[in-house]
Amino acid sequence: TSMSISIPAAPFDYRLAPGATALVVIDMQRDFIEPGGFGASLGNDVSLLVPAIAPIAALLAAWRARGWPVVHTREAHKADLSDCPPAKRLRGAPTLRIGDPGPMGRLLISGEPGTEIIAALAPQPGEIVIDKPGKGMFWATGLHERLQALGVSHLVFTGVTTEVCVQTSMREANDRGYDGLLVEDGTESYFPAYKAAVLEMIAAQGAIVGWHAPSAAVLAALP
Ligand code: C5J
Repeated sequence: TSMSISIPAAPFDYRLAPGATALVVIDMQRDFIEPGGFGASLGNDVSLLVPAIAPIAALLAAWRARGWPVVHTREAHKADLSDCPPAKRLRGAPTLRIGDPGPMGRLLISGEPGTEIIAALAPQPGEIVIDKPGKGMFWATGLHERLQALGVSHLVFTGVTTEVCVQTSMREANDRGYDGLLVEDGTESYFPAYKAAVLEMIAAQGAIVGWHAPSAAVLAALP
C-alpha cells in the first residue's frame, strides 16, 4: 500500500492512491475525431476534439511508465445491432445512422475501421479495452467487476465528448463509489460551452460528481 498524493484541483485538492488509480480514455476513436465518421454524420465540426490528443498522450506515457492501470473505451455495437436500442439508432436526422456503411466502414460497429482508437493513442498490450453500447462505460460492459478485481478506487478521466460519454461515465463511476477527476485539457466537446458547463457542474456542491484539474497539475503531482 502506498501513500496517497495530492493534486491541486477544483473544488479542492484531489487525493489519489498510486497504483489504485486508473487512467480512463473515453472513445478516442476515429468515428468521433476524423472526418467521415459518426460525429461528422451528426453535423459536428470534428476538428474541435483534436486538442485533447496531446494531453492524453502525455498522461498515457506517465501511467505506462508507472505500470498503473489504463482503460480505453470505444462506443461500438455488435454487427447485428442486437445491443443498439432502436431509440438510439432512430433518434434525430443524421446523414448516416449507426450500422450504416460510411467512408470508414459501418458506423459505430465493433471491428470497423472507424471504431478503432486513433493511432496516436493506440492501446498497448495489458491495457483494458472495452466496447460499450451505451454512453456510459459501466452499462453492459462488466467494467466495474474488472476494476474491483484490480483494486482500483480512483479514476482519472479523459476523452470525448465531455458532456456525453465522458460525463455519463463519470456519473456512473461516482454512483459506484469511485473518486473521479476530469482532466480539463484532456477532454473536448463539439460544444465548448457544454464542456465549460460540465467542468462547473461536476465540481459544484463540494465535488458532487468529482474534481477537475489540468493535465499539467496531474503530471506534476505524480510520484
Ligand atoms: C457521443 C461520445 N457524443 N463518445 N459519444 O455521442 O461522447
